[in-house]
Amino acid sequence: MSLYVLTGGAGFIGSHLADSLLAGGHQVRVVDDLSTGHRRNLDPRVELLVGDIADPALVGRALQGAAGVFHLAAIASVARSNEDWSGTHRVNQTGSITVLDAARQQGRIPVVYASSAAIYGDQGESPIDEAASPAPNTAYGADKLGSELHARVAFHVHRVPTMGFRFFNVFGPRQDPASPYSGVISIFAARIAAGQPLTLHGDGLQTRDFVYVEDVVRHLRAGMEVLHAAPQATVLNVCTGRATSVLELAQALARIDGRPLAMSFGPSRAGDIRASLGNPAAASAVLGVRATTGLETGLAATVRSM
Ligand code: NAD
Ligand code: UD2
Repeated sequence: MSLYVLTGGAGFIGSHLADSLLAGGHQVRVVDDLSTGHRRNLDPRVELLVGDIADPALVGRALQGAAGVFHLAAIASVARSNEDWSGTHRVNQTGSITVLDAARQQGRIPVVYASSAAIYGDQGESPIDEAASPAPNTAYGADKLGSELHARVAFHVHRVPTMGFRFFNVFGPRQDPASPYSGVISIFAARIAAGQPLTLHGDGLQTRDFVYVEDVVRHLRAGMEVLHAAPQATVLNVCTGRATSVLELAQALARIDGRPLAMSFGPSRAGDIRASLGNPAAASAVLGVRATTGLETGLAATVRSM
């Protein structure tokens, strides 16, 4: 049994990871300011430290005795990163450096961290692999790319092992549908559950690579194992390699619901990416893990949880 620290562990992805680590017999300590995460997402066996990820004293204390850190805390809203540029930078990039620095000071604890497909920007329809040139077009994406660069420094200068995961569009139970910038699947599933019509921004033919949260958790855990076996600084996509349009998504949810689809088309969202599709080959080679949950299976589980 090992102690793992999860920053952002009270959030959507982090709370699923906490459940998986507990089920594996590990001890879990979460650092979270509960800004978008919730206590109710956490199993009572989890130790929760409520506070800010950019606070070096808190993070230093939290990492004591840890076998590894999963750094997931961030302000995950792109819209907020564009409105509150320096405020989100403090959390999304300084927060990452704070975690990496504490990992260095506590004896080079391995760090697995969340990056994002946002570092790629808009690159067209072919599957993107890790060798593509980063071109973020939001402050959020720029801070995720900056965090990757500092994670590289952590290893090459300070010998702290790091693995960054460029998540594509993650979905599943506990994803909060509350804001207009929440994940489209959480918004659509909540609206269908409430009997409300869906709004598709633009023609609905924009595509995304939707990856189920349990598959993401398997990548994160495999990443930690790889770092324990072979210290390195690596960055990998977390995706399925399958593109789904927003219209196809709405139709699949309606099939699960069993009622006719009620939807309308609104204006395109400013700066919306037309196509986003990842190549999962490198993650599969390095980790021996692939995203295997089919879209309909994952959607059905998400709808059941509403
Ligand atoms: P989430 O908002 O549910 O989780 C983020 C957690 O971080 C929350 O519990 C929040 O309370 C916490 N947090 C925010 N600011 C903090 C601070 N200053 N100090 C301490 N805790 C703080 O979002 P999520 O979808 O679970 O995202 C997890 C990670 O994955 C984030 O780094 C996000 O950027 C990244 N990511 C998510 C997706 C996706 O599709 N959900 C895609 C790409 C990247
Ligand atoms: C995702 C990430 C974001 C960032 C970005 C990188 C989520 C929640 N957001 O944004 O953090 O990493 O990728 O490029 O994963 N849509 C509708 N109707 C709705 C809501 C959304 O049509 O009611 C459309 C939206 O315009 C977009 C698509 O659905 O074309 C997906 O939207 P999203 O907000 O779930 O995710 P995305 O890819 O814009």
